Amino acid sequence: MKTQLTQNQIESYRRQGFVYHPGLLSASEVAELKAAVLQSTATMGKQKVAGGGSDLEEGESYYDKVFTQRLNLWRIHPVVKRYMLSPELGQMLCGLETVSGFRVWHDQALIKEPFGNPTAWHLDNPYWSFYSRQSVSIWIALEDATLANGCMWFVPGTHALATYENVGLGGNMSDLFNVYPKMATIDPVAVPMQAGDCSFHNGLTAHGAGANMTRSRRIAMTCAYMPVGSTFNGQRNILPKAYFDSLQKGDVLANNDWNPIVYTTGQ
Ligand SMILES: O=C(O)CCC(=O)C(=O)O
Ligand SMILES: [Fe+2]
Repeated sequence: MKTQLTQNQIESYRRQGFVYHPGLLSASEVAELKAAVLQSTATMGKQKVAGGGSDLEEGESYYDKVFTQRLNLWRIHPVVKRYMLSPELGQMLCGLETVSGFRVWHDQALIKEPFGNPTAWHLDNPYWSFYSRQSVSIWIALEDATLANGCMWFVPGTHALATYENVGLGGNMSDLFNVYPKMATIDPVAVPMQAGDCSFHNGLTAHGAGANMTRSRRIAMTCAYMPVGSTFNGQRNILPKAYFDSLQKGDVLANNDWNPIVYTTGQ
């Protein structure tokens, strides 16, 4: 795994709220991670969240046809865990966001199936159980992601415009811009990738993806990271019910079983 970023990439991430990082994984690493992801999703069937705590299941809704979405694969597959919770990756993220440590929030396999719906413009962090201007996600292409099959698009600089106000990830591509009209005045940037490339995006950067117009699957593995010390905001998201019920707003989210530390400088 190529976990060195250039100073240019770091500056670009901070300015734009996302950065493209070609060649994160070698061809053999892509093969290893892709096999682990596909094994995990096969094991899960229609169940959306692995490893307990949620009974969310895939149905036939518009959203269920945006992608095959399966979460927390790291809890059931050691290879996924080795990649997504890798300390070198965590250290790299600390360099992007200047925080002293990250916990995993959740990972997600996002497979845009042939002819899958587009992914509406959205922000990630407002859905989660903590609010932070320094949350970050990695999006790894495990097959080439192209303009034709639904590669990622980002709206540069929107991490600085966003609050935690949320919109549902429904059918309308543009609903986010009703809440944040200024974001609609900025040109979005497409980030096509070869398998093994990745991008990083801040949890408040507006992003989306086109439809998959091809007969092949767009296979991506992603993971969201929470700065150490982040506190509970009252939203359940995918927290297990018993844990959720035990939390008060303002509690530090520090459950080492559910959100283990990926990397910390220990300060
Ligand atoms: O893969 C997609 O289409 C969307 C991915 C996304 O929203 C994310 O990684 O936060
Ligand atoms: Fe997202």
